[in-house]
Amino acid sequence: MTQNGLHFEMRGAVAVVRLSRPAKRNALGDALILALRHLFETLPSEARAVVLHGEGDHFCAGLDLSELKERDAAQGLHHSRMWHAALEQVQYGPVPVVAALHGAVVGGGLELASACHLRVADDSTFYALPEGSRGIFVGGGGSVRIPKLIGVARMTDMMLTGRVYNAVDGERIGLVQYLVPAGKAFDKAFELAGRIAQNAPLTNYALMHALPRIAEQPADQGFFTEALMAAVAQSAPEAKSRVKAFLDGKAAKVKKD
Ligand code: 1HE
Repeated sequence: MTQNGLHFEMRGAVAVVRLSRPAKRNALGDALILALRHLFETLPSEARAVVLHGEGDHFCAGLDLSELKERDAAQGLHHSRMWHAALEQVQYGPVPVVAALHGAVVGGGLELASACHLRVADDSTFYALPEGSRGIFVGGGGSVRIPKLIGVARMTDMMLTGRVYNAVDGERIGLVQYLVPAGKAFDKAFELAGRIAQNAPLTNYALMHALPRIAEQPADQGFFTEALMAAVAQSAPEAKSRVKAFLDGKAAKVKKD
């Protein structure tokens, strides 16, 4: 199904979401941002993981600049908050999201990618924050999420100087967790999503919702929150049956890659 520049399909337990405006390099207009929010709010209950990718030669060219009309301060505030609501739904939705990146991952496209839980890039990928040169600022949560990946200093450089990172350097500085040959990002992301889909749902939930919050807490509060989350997770019947399967010699051991 394709609507408002967004294509959606289920492949087994993995929901595949594709930005589908290749003629406009998957630029994110308001309709697409709202559609993204709606999609993540209404994912089918059988979805256990999501792969997010882009159609054509690029993942995403960021904000649709043709919609950047005269806005007063209040309208600008609400527009940014609309992006926040949509990308919050990606980050804190029901299941983990793996982004498959290629070509341009710029501006709001990088903000969207940084709201996902895993990022896989191929060799064609490049990253930039051209907001600086367009006379604007990030507005889709980038100033909160991107420094967590690469640090304030690197993000400042990207915006002050227009620095573009290539695929290899993007992985080196922590923008993505995986780098694969050109054309292979979707396959790798889908493979990872398939693995994630086999985890106990409560484990995935804890990783999405508890881990980032614990990481923001002072250590003594973090330890306490961790203990609560650990207690909840280990009490689930699925945790008990998985541990029993290992002790009975019926579950896979950890192996060297
Ligand atoms: C667009 C957009 C867009 C392309 N909004 N229409 N983002 C940017 O500043 C990045 C702007 N885009 C680019 O630098 C390049 O387009 C790309 C490097 C991504 C791709 O280059 P290329 O040569 O493959 O494509 P193109 O020829 O530049 O663009 C093809 C068409 O897409 C063309 O339209 P056409 O009608 O002339 O065919 C472009 O105008 C159109 N297009 N990118 C609108 N972004 C929440 S705040 C977030 C703030 C931001 O994201 S600011 C950063 C915006």
